[in-house]
Amino acid sequence: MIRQKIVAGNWKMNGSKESIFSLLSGLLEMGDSNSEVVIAPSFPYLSQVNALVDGGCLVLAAQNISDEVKGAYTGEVSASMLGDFGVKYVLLGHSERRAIYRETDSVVAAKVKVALEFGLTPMLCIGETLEERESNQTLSVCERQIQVVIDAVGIEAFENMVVAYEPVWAIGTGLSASAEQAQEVHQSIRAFLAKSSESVSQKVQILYGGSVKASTCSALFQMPDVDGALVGGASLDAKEFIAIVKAAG
Ligand code: G2H
Repeated sequence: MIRQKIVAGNWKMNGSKESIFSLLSGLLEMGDSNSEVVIAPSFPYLSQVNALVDGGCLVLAAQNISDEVKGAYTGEVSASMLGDFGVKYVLLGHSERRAIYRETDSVVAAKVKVALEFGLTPMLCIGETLEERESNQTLSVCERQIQVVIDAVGIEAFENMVVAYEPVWAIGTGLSASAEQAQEVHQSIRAFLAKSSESVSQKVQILYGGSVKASTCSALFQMPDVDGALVGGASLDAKEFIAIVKAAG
């Protein structure tokens, strides 16, 4: 099955009005691409970015949502609010949320459920720590993180989701997984999904994330089960990010 590639830039907690204007000006020169190109700014900049990219070649993502729908949850942002800013995707289960903000598998699953209810497409991030990889737990960790979500929303919901495999040891460290290491895990993730539904497993786009750079991403994009990339640091540089988008084809 041919799956469209997605190249998503996770800007994390970076940027200012001025730097985002300049980054976007560079990105908007990119022109059309066969891949879907997604950018995920911090919440305060969604409105600015939405106005600048409206109708253009860039698709908007948020980096998080509340697992609650509305009400007295000071400091939280709901899934329904994001619809007002043209947001299509939301990153959920990113390892920084899991590790720093103590988001458990069940909190991630609850967020996925709310996102789907309000028409957002979750990008479900999963991946193992270095310790887990070294003790041969890579697949069991990824499978556990996925199974909790299957239990919460059902396998069919994965038709409206994207999975991002992000080994924690490769995030922001400059230590990217090799194309072969990524393919091995992506193939296993697809095989795991196929146990619940073969057709869904073939449709789900599985992105790789973790120190993706223009200089190394071509090999990654040639792997049959790698359907794109979730890019952090390198997405803050327009030229570098555009080079990654071009490499995806
Ligand atoms: C992983 C990735 C983007 P980086 O967090 O989600 O960041 O490319 O900086 O490792």
